[in-house]
Amino acid sequence: MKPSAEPRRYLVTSALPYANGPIHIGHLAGAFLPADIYVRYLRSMAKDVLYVCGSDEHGVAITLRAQKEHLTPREIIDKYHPVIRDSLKAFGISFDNYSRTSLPIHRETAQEFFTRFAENKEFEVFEQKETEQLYDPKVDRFLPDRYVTGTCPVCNSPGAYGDQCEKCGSSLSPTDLIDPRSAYTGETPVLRKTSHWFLRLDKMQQDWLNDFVAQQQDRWKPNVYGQCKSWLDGGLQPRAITRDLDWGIPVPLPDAEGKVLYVWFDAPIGYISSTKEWALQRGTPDAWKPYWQDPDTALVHFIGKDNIVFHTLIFPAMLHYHGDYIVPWQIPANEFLNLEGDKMSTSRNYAVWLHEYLQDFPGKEDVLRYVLAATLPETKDNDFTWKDFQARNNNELVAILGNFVNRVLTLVQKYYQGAVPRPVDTTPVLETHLTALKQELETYVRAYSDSMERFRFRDALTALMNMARAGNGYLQQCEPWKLARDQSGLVPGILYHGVQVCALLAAYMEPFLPFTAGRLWDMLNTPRVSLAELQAGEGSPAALSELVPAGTLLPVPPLLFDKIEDDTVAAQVARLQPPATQTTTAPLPVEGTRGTPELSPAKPEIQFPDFEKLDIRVATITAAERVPKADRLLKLTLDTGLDTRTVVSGIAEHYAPEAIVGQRVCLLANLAPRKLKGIDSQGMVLMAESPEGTLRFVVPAEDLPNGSVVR
Ligand code: B3M
Ligand code: ZN
Repeated sequence: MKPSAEPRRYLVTSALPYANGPIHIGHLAGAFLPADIYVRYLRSMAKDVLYVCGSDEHGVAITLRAQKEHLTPREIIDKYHPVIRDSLKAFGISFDNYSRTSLPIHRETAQEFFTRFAENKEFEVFEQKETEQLYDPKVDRFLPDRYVTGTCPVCNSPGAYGDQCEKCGSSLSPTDLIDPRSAYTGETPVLRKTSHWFLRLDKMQQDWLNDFVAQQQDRWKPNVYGQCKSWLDGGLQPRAITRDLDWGIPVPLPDAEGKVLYVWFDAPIGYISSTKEWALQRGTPDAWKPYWQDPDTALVHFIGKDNIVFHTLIFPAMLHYHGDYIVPWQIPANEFLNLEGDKMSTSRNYAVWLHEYLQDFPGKEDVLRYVLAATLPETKDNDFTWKDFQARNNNELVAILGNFVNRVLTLVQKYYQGAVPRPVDTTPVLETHLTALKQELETYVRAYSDSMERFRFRDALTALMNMARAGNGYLQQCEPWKLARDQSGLVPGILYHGVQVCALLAAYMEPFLPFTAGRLWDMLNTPRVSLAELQAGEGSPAALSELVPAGTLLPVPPLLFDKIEDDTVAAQVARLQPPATQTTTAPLPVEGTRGTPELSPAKPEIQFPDFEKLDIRVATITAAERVPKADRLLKLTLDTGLDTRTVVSGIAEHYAPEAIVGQRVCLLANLAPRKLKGIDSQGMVLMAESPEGTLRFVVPAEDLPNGSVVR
């Protein structure tokens, strides 16, 4: 996957996150952390590299969120853009620029792209067409992309969106859905004519994309190349790059009132406008050009797997047919990271949120960086669990890396008052241990660099930890603490080399653990040494040449990492919303006067047998208590007339447990039992919910015995 010739410079991007919610660890593992590791590695190798990103602020992801929060799209992006930017910065994601797509510089850049296509008739890859789109007459609006939900025509799952089925991953058009429903009203939409602009991907495929992709077979990761190939094998279709929506970049043509650019047309152009903004901010307005126009630049897009087609086919085609730009060199897409065995989801609030982690674990940015780097879904989906987080911290960071550094630096304090000793004596046996150490380090250094160049960051991290293991092994073999008892002249040499290994680790850990690396260099009282300097040094990279000179005075070392206790991770597990308690596809309120919540829309018709299946009974709450570590849940004991049973109910924010003992309720008694926070919940207490979200019990108007049937 290495280019035959070394690129002259690198432009690295991470997928622009939608400004519709905060960042979670799925985003980090997909697009941010691997990019940051790679960029920090390249910088340390003294490469010319620029790393840009920004918030994606257009499209239905934003407008849907605005409706949900009863805010305007502008208010939504202004709310989430700073949260995203600041949390990524605090996590050490080292962008050269983090921009946003609502800026004029982006609008101009994106509109110029569109105009270029509209004006350039030469390739015939652009056309305007009248099409039929789904439309909701009740609210007088077209229903682009996620404004329609329905049953997936491919896998038959309900709740598929108009642009994609999240169950099977198929990319869809709104008109493909079976039994489509408007997200505004829940009504069945109608077809109505509207005019849009299309990229002729079918033509682009024949004329250029087939060849372009064929050339990438040995360079792109198999999961990326494979997905791309299967799209091409299926034959690309013309794709609309405009939408009927009142939020987005206006189509820069006369007679295009109410039409905006499709978000997936403008968002990748955001990489270019972010680079332009970087150049302007540093007072060299043209400095962006070589990064986008010189074929000696390697353009690298880090993304998650749901973004593959846009980055491997559509954006390269846009760049190529525009004519002024280079095309991507590498697209190291990752698969998905799950959380405790379930899919993460912003809309269901099922995730580990970065801003919350940073609050809960101050000073432990690198622990999360480490655990995520070790579990990156590089070749297949992977799972994040809090148990694993704790285990990797305690058994790897503390027990291997921290332990090695701590042992060496503590002994230097103990025997030499912190002054790095100068080697005095040695023995043939000690020489053998030292030679073995150097050989091991060299092997791991090579594996590290090789893995980095091949975008195998987990393997590079393993190599780093193996360097620390080699250090521990060396200490174990030399046993300086035993020799010291005999006032031996052998100890200085052992500890001197131990200190050099610490410096080597500081240099190699920097891409993964930048905060720890900084602290370690301070503990070594030595200016940072880059990987380029290390590798240019005398002899081999791991020759342990004098990185920390003898005589350097080291401060009393603090611990590099500390243990994470059981109750800390238990609290995190308890805080996760159980994924089953949230519904995903409830219709959204009709957009009304902002700030006034609207009634939830009517649901589609059902038949009487559907209703008959429900066994609803009158019951009485006989006991109620809070569920530990779950803010929203109460554990209720119910007398149902038929039996006494336990039901977990999400009403803790509405009722105090002591206030509802004796309360009559209606219970959906034949709902399949589910486990919530480890408690078996047998049924569901019916609640009425107001538009503002207030919950109240539903009870018979006059008293009836427990077990009475509601029908
Ligand atoms: N905003 C989609 C996503 O977050 C998107 C990426 C744009 S990259 C140009 O999945
Ligand atoms: Zn599907």
